[in-house]
Amino acid sequence: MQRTALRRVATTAIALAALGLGTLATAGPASAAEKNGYLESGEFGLFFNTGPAGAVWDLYYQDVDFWGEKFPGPGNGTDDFVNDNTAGYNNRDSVRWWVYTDANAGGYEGSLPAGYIGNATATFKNKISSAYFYEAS
Ligand SMILES: [Ca+2]
Ligand SMILES: [Ca+2]
Repeated sequence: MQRTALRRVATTAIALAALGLGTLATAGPASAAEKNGYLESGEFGLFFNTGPAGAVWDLYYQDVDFWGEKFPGPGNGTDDFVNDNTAGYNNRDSVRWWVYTDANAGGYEGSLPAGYIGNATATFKNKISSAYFYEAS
């Protein structure tokens, strides 16, 4: 999607700005990598436990179907399935994210603004199956 390309350009610009300030020298990975178990700036995180706590499913792009995927870890829930198995959010992206209780933006729709940290409500707890950085339904 066009918006995806724009987001990538913006992220690169920020990374270059950080490089100029020398802040990447101790920052670990040079750029965010989704689904690596570490919630980095620019990613949306779905957590195994409320809090949020435990293992995180860290997304940078939309994922239209969580089925068959597992938490990479570390943390409580490592190697457990992600689908219908997340209980908390931390949106470290600069844009709102949308979550759905079925794959392909089906079922109930919820959204979390940039910077949101909190627990899933009963409608969504252990029921989310897809997530997007745009409203998909
Ligand atoms: Ca990551
Ligand atoms: Ca998937």
